[in-house]
Amino acid sequence: MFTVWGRRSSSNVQKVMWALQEAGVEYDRHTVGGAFGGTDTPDYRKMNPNQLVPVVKDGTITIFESHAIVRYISKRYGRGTLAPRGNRAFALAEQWMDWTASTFNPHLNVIFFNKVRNPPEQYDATAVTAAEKKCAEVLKIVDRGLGRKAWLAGKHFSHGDIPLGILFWRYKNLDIKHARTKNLDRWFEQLQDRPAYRDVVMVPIGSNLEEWNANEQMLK
Ligand SMILES: N[C@@H](CCC(=O)N[C@@H](CS)C(=O)NCC(=O)O)C(=O)O
Repeated sequence: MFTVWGRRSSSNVQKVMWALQEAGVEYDRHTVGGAFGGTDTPDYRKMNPNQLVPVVKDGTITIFESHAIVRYISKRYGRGTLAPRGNRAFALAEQWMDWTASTFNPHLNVIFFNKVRNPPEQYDATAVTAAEKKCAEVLKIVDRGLGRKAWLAGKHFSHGDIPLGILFWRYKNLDIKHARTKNLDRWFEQLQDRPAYRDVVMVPIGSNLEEWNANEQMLK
């Protein structure tokens, strides 16, 4: 049985759950991390010395790092569902996954932590305004990239859509000034037709720490 360790509120755990559901892989999940703890035991450290979520086990294979896990699921189980079809699609999927982590996520995180994850007294309005601008600027890049294709890797949905799909849900649910992103909005609508996206990703994130904590407990 494929086993996942991680709380549902975590974007990195969501990447793995979403990939598994798209590929039709059954899995068990243990709720650990955040308020649930459980990542500082010797057994957990053996699986993931970073003491972070997610970590997965598939038979004798143990993997941490959400993008590595998503790529593994895609390669092993995702033919016809998650795996990019052909070399160009493969390259684009990898490109947008890495771009999401290196170029969009750091700016989004500034907003997300200030607005939702940190106590209100730590709020840094200047940093949030600057990050809003940066998000708008970099989202234009991917918006242009989606101008002539349905999905990030081309004609078909692939694992390349997963990281941005999760972070874009968060972005759209934050109370900020959003960039105008016509192509991304169309792509986002397509995502919302996917049952696995609705089930795993379209969950409430809350608009402050108190709501976040309540949602974390509710989602488990
Ligand atoms: N690069 C790692 C980052 C993992 C990570 O930072 N996970 C966060 C949750 S999104 C975490 O474990 N936070 C502490 C916790 O939940 O206890 C990955 O992509 O898997």
